[in-house]
Amino acid sequence: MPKIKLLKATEILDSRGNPTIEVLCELESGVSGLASVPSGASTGIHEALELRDKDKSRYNGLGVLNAVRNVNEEINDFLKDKNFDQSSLDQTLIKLDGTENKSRLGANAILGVSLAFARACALDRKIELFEYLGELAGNNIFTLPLPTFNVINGGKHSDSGLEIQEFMIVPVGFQTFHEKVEAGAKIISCLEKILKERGYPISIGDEGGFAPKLSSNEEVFDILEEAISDASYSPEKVKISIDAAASTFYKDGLYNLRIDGKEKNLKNNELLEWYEKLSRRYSIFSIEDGFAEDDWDGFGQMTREIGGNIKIIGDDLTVTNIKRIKMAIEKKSINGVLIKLNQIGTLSETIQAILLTKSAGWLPFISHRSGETMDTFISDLVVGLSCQCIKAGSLKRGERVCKYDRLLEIENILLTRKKI
Ligand code: 2PG
Ligand code: MG
Repeated sequence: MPKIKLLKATEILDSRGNPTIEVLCELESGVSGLASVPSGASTGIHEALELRDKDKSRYNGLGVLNAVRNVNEEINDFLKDKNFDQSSLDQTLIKLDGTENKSRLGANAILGVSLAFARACALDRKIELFEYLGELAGNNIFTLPLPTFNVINGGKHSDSGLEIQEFMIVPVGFQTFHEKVEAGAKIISCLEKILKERGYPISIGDEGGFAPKLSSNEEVFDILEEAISDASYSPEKVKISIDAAASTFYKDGLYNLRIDGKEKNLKNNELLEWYEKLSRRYSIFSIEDGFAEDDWDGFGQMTREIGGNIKIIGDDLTVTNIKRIKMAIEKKSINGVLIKLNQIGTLSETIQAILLTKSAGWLPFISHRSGETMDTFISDLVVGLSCQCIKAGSLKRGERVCKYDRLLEIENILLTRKKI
């Protein structure tokens, strides 16, 4: 088991210009791994706690100097000169923190250490990170995922005024990852042309998708179908996914959003009717967070009604938390789970969440956050555990593209080894 020599954290900025943490983990062998932690905007209330300084004189209170200090002092002092494997490291971090939601040391501080250690271990062993992650999960069959490109940004990710947070294109009818990325790029350029021709600005939102002020959520579906067709693909070959992030438009038992351009306050069964209508009219691959984070009935009903054809994904509902995923399995609420490392705060717990999701026969869907860094850890995670889907935004911002680029690189590595 490798021995930790030094842990060193610094405050860097994420893609929104907000502070986040980067951690360097140096092993006794002299090898070191670096990792940084992303940050959400539509954050679920059940997520592990991201420690922010709340000192209004710096970065509007969003500084992470306390999390940095926790790594450099308490965590480093406790872990250095000791030997760990991934599981014992993560267990030690959880114990040292001592809280249910990692609020004492900060899930951002803990995750930074967990991921930097994983990178250092892979480098130390001279294996690819995805191979190291595969070993941790008992997997040695590596497959490339289906990418879902978030091409229209709404909700808390832009000022487009669209209540639905993410509209994604999903190239289901292609063989290789290279082909899927190429199809995505082609559709994005067709979409850009359509928006320009109709006089919409082609400015982009937090996840690299366009952020036009369209008249309704339904109009987005029409425009996406048009862009897919202009790129000469059929709706069977390229489907559409949404992340409604419905907690963001839920208040006092009602969902406040525009239906066909008109403002409505809907009960969960009325909102379900709208989703059903959409699913009859458009070629939909998945609906994520169609209901608010504790609306178990809404999710369950949707899974029963349309879950046979469509992937019903929990994100704020399940928050990569084993207890909540178990609840969802018992209640048969969904059939896919969004997986975000920083929702739970250690690599080992994330791997357990993926394995649990798979054991239910459900889809593990690996995800970035809306505030990202250039770290490509999730690309190795999705391949290392052979998960079926990834969402990492559109192809218009570097911190999104680098995730897809790493996947292209991994596909090349596997092809060279003739492993796929
Ligand atoms: C989501 C994520 C990522 P955020 O809701 O799925 O797209 O957004 O990181 O803002 O929570
Ligand atoms: Mg989501």
